[in-house]
Amino acid sequence: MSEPVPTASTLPAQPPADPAVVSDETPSTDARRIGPTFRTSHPLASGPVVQPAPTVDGFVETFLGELNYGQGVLLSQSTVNDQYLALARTVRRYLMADWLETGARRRQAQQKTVAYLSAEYLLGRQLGNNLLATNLQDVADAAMSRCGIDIASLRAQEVEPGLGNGGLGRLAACFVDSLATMDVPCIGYGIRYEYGIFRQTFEGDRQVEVPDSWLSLGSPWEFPHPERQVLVHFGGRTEEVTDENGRVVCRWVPDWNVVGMPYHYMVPGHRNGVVNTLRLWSAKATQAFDLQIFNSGDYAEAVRAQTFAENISKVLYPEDSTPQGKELRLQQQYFFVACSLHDFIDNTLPHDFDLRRLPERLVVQLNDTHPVIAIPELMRILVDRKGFDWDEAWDITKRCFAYTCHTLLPEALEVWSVELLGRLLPRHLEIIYRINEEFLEEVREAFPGDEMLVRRMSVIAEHPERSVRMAYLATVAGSKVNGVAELHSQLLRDKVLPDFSRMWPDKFTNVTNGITPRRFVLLANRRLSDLVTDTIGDGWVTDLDRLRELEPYADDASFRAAFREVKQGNKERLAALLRVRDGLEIPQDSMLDVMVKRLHEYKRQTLKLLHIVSLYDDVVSGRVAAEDLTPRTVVFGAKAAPGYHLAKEIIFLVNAVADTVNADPRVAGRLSVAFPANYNVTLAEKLIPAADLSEQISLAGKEASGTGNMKFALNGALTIGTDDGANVEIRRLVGDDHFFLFGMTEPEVERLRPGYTPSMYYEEDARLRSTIDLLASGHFTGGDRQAVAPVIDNLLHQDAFMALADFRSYLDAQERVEAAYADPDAWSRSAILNVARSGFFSSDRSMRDYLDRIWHA
Ligand code: 26V
Repeated sequence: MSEPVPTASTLPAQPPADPAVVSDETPSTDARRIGPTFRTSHPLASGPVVQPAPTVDGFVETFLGELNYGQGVLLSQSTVNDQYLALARTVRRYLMADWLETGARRRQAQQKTVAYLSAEYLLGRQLGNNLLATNLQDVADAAMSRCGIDIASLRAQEVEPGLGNGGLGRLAACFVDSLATMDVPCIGYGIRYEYGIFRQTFEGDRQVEVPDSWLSLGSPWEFPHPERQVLVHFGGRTEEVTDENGRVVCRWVPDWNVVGMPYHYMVPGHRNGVVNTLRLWSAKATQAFDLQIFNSGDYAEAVRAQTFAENISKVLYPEDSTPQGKELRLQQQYFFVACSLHDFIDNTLPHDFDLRRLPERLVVQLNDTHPVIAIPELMRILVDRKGFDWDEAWDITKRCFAYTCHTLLPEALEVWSVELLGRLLPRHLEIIYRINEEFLEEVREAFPGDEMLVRRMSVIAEHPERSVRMAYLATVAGSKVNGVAELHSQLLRDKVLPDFSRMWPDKFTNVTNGITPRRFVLLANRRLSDLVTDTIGDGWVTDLDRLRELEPYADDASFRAAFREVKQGNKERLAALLRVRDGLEIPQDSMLDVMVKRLHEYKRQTLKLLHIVSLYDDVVSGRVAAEDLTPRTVVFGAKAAPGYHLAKEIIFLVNAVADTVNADPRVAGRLSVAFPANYNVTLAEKLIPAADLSEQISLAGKEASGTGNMKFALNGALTIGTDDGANVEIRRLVGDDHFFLFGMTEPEVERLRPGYTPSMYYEEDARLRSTIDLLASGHFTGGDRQAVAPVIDNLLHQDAFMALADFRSYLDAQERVEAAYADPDAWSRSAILNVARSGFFSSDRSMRDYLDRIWHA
């Protein structure tokens, strides 16, 4: 006899509704709050209700069901947004059973889990990726066309969650994709910013930032979990109290709280039945907080308090190199870190878990210094809340953390003033002081009599103001410290943390970055993917080294022709997009030369600009006949931090040069410049597959790795680049003949640095002089010399990133590019070899390296 299906009245009683806030003071054994809320032997309760195998009919039915019952509209009345939301909810249904199963399997297996802590995740659009992961693309296409809907317009409707600034955030998104594809237990923790990276617009060629309200049209990919809310404390003071065992313990008496509300996002592996979780925290006011004020009768004050709390996750800081020591940023950091550790320790581990074994179950990877406050937070949890003695807690903590550094710029290394830290997190400051005290004792023992060394290595800096060096704290506490490309890791050891690497040589390691081939090849470049799969099968998608099997085809004329057709098709697709998106015209028969990345002086967009102006100058001055120029279209994409004035001047100048060059008949059909606004993941997916030439021209020793460089190489663009970041490894793998190297090496840069005089290059190089004179003349700014002065003056009198010193070498390399491009067969051969030899740059490989060298999971 089958059991009756439970109805509402036969269901076991649910636990009473509670404030749904798990606070620090809540005993961790309170298992009511998570896990199954009822137990029944009914078979329907033990596993997910499985979505029937996908058929076009089934998909149509689910889609219409979502439209009618989820959106509450008829197909005939529905908007594109209704249809997009219904389609997204349909796709997520097909992922749901795998998600529930993965979660259940993970709870059962109790394996070591990677908690990836990152303040940023630059995810890109979800619909396409999830259709790809579930292999539902064809079914969805057919189902939508049966409903009379153009699926492309629904894809275009999705606003990408831009919860990151650039490389660091996109890397985190690639890593969680790879971990799911490799079936590694991982929870990505971060912040659900209400406003992601600003939308860039241009007004009069200048950048104007518009808030990115990515949630406003609905967010079908997220699942709020109010039952897993966490209370986070701030401010107040500490006091010593005697506990029930007569021990003197420290107690934090905070003076305000906020609630962290988790939103879960699916992270599907590639067609492997695995769906991991990304858990992003949103800040809310506490009820208690509100109530108190409401009861006092001050309604307006209560609402203000709510705004205050919710400010914490309101907006992503759009700076990506110069930390400003903003209080709200520290609040954001502590907020998401406290929520995440609490979530793992109290809500994810079994409630009887013996925390002495924590390092067997948890490894916390710190994505740069932004989450480093997690170190004193774990110490506080263990010592103040769980009753561990200091030494044991420290031993556990050290084995749980590892730290990735993503920069070499001294100004990007985060420090927090002791005044601010002490005001916001008084207990954490005490803990940091004690960690530092004991660490410095260790230094004194290892290197007796060297007080200068002790001062240099101290986690607490004394000048210009007393502050905590977060990178040092991470290095002291982390079991491993890694850089993100070979050169970067070496410079990190030798230049950024030399004393630490002397003390603990084995702590330092390298993991070269990678990118997910699912999004950046399979999804972004369907044409190339089909060609590759037709040639060597589809194993490359999850084993990118297999692209090597393409090498012999570089010598096959028909393969090269097919490869060129792929590129051409991608260029046409890009041209069509830029026409409607930006009103830009891209000529079809020209070299597509692309520089897309954040705008920063060290990345040297100005060097690219000087190159464009010099080509233009050659023609307008009559030195070179227009017919002798290699037809070239330069595409820029770059956002500047809103407060980075020089970067914004550079954007203005690029736009001004583009306007002039594009309007000048003397170079028509030979040289054009396009600067589509608002470069983001969505645009990258269209731009990169169309590129012929990838610009990776940072000053050697400044770009930690770069990941755009990898995306271009894997999509068959050739790189013109300096010996910097992962360019070094790209060149080594693809071969010198298939990479255009130029510029000083890092040691050469350091040798030139003392007494560097940029104006000398101006004086001595006639071509550079003519280029700069033309720019400075106001030719590109309607005669306004003032408008170009900030950039020109900086180049001539400061040029901190030595664009002028590398100018000549860059131009020579560009001439080699032109010579190579003149031979289409040789060029495509090189491009194919770039694809075939870049499998190393899969983020799957990066993840294997983290697993082997750091996580041992
Ligand atoms: C710093 C700051 C400072 C405070 C304001 C917010 C903020 C946000 C991010 C950062 C760190 C920037 C570091 C970064 O994005 N590094 C990039 O990381 C990429 C992934 O490893 C790497 O490919 C790039 O070379 C590196 O610049």
